[in-house]
Amino acid sequence: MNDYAPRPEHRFSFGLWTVGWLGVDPFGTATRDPLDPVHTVEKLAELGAWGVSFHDDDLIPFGAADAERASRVDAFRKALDANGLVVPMATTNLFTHPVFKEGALTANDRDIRRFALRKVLRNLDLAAELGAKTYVLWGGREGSESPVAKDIRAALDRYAEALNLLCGYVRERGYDIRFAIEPKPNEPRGDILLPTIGHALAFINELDDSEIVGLNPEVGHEQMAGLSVVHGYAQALWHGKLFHLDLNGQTGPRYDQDFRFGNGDVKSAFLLVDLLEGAGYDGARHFDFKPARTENRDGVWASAAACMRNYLIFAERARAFRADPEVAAALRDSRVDQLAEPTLAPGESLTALRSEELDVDSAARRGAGAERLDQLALEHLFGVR
Ligand code: GLT
Ligand code: MN
Ligand code: MN
Repeated sequence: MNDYAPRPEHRFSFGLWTVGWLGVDPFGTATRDPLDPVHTVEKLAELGAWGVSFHDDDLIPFGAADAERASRVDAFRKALDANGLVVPMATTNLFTHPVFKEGALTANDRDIRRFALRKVLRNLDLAAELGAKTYVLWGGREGSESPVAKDIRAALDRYAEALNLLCGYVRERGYDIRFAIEPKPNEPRGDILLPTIGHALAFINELDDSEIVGLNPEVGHEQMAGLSVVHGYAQALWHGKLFHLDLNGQTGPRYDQDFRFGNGDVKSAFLLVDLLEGAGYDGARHFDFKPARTENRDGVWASAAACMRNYLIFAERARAFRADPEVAAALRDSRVDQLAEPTLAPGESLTALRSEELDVDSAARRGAGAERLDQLALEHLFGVR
């Protein structure tokens, strides 16, 4: 019997800002007190997590003096060592301070762009020091409420310039770090640059050093854009660009709900885990969620534990689904295996193809068997098979 107990080998990680979210929203003030990062590390280790990620400002208050910075980093590092937690990913807060209200790496104001770049460089050094292998860039403020006030093509030039400079810096310093762009369609800006997985992939192809730039897709962000999470993540995998990911929950296109993983669109969550496990994804299973504002501390830790437990339940259900002989037969009936076969046989010519004939009436009468397969998937998810 599976106990669904998270362990470090499952590679579960959480951002300091997730369990540390105070519950502030546009209509209400904080419902919880701040968490000390040292305590967060202890609790996450106790719950069975493997890693913790952070923004510079989650660890070191914006503008802190050097001595305070050093003592906070030191305490964090000691807590990581004492509790056996790693830092798989780090990122920069380029969105909270009012200086970034019009953008950071793509702000119209050149001084602000230069400041933003310095902020990233500084935290990249810390990320490398703490052993992070992925550096996320979420451009929450890179965008506009009116495209009249933002030259989008120039903004993309500046975004690419920043990425090229950052890649050059990582290479020059010899850091073992890759960048992961996190797409999001809107919120906090009316429209954010690189709004979806597809936009970000196309952008990456235009960079000088696209090899070390990939994606950090977030479940809810694709759903905010009304897109299929499974299709999006599968395409990121196909491009070899799924460097990292943000798991959470969302119910359709509306504000960014950041539910705990499993709440929201359960079927997509299950099929995403099936995809990741089936593809042998070996990166962090990183949760970027906001414990509901209704909860106290106990509720925060309960929801963090539930994210990991739900992942393990989905993974176990996905294994059972894949091992079911009836599913194997249904997959064959759906000709899912045929799709892996090249359309033209090796050495076969187009002339040979053109001389072949298909009985289109009989082919058109074949059913796809997708409904039966989908129902089998649901029944495994429901736990009735
Ligand atoms: C912020 C955002 C997330 C990003 C984080 C990385 S911060 O909470 O909502 O989706 O992943 O900067
Ligand atoms: Mn989100
Ligand atoms: Mn995220």
